[in-house]
Amino acid sequence: MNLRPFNRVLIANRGEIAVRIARGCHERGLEAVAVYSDADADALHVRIADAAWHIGPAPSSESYLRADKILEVAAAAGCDAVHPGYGFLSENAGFARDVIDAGMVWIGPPPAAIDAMGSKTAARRLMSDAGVPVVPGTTEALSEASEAKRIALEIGFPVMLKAAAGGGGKGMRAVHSADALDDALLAAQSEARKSFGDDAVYVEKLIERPRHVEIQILADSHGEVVHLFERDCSIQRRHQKVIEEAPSPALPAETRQQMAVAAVRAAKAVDYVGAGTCEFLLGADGEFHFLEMNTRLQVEHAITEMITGVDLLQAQLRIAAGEPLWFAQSDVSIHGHAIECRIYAEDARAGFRPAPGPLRGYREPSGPWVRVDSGVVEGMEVPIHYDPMIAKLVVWGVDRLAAIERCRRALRHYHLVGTSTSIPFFIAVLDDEDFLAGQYDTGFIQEEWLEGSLKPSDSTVDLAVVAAAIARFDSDMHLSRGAPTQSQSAWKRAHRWKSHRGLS
Ligand code: MV4
Repeated sequence: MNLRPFNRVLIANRGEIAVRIARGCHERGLEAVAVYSDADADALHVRIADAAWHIGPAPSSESYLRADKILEVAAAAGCDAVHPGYGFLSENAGFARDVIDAGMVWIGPPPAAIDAMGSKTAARRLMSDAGVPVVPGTTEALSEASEAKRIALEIGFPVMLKAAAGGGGKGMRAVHSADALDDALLAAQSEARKSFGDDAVYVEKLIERPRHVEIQILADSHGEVVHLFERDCSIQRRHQKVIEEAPSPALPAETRQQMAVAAVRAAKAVDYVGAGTCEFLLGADGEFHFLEMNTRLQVEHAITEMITGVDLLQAQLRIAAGEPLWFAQSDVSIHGHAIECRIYAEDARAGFRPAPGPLRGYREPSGPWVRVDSGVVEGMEVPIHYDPMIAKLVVWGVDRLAAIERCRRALRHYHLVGTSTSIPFFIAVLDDEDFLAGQYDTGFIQEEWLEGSLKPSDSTVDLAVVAAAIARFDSDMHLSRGAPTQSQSAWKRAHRWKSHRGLS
């Protein structure tokens, strides 16, 4: 790693994150160089950057994934650093090495740390040795079906078969009995081979109805590692996160502390440098298990910024320049509550079908504690070639209910003509009583939406449940130093919420 000050950053990405990176560069007096495909000639990231270089046709395999082309542009444009954003080449250790070998600063973790976390079995071994709780199971790939059966019987059904090279849910099979094991193993191996070119599969205990809770960490190149608390990303659809909140409504203070300690250990075990995230599964029994580490800045990083006041992009830039972290663990605490809605150009009522098209009318909500990170402008065509996420709506509130109320308001003030979006879906989620109570897990969308109960609610709401959730937040807030709280009791606020909604 050649960490040192730099002046001109190549942004190897598109959309809202490319805009976010350009803004962060400009705040530090750095120049930002954009790259773009045929489909992005009018995109916001191209307009906002100091220079923009065309890199190829619309398909990402011919543009944003062309490491060779991007390196060529970086050199030709006189860049001395590369920020990969998320997705595309961000967790490609080979690309990171090429950037470093070309004499530029890689604004990301050391390639060796990316590799260490890339193999799920190797990561499980490393984490287990470092005292980070992993899901019970094997740390070696299975060689044959009889071995799978022996181990499954040992840890007990149900189990989960996972691809060693995997992540993101591909090559994953839940198995509930020994009879189903052979078929599931063949299916998992075949899917793993197709997705990752590697059919190695291992076994874990199946954690039923888990929550997905992740800890943000920052590590500098001087050996300092801090955590910035958690995000709850349990509301997902087909392994795509949809809505995230920080802090988690399901995490007792003691578990939060243990999870944070585990995440810092995980980072230290791989000599991590930069911004990273440790994902955990939180079981219904309150136990948590390490799942994987994301070696990049994530989409949902902004909610952590909202509750901690730490600018994660600035942190990445400073760390990559070789600077030490400018604050200590004891300087950070959770202040209030933040929610992110990922605005997708899709039609929730038509099975969440992508709905690209021209943005004929577009106006973003604003106001205090409302942040919209987007990569689109009015009149732009939303390309079909990439992720359909067009913007992130991120709001902060002094407590969870205030954040929900602000989020609901901002969604209603989001004006978008020309394409369907997930906005009506979010409004329904924010009115869902299980969501309001903070009682949801990774099955939420499947159950609440696909089974039809997730509609703007006109039913009687269990005030006790809502009040208990609010009270839990308020008491957590008092534990964190200096956080202003609102004077109303949880019950009063729950009542206010209900009358606000005109519910019985
Ligand atoms: C699991 C699990 C239950 N038990 N592992 C899905 C994505 C991949 N990174 C890991 N995933 C899961 N692993 C065990 N042993 C349940 C999931 C899972 C999930 C995890 C996080 C967020 C959403 C999810 C949706 C379905 C399944």
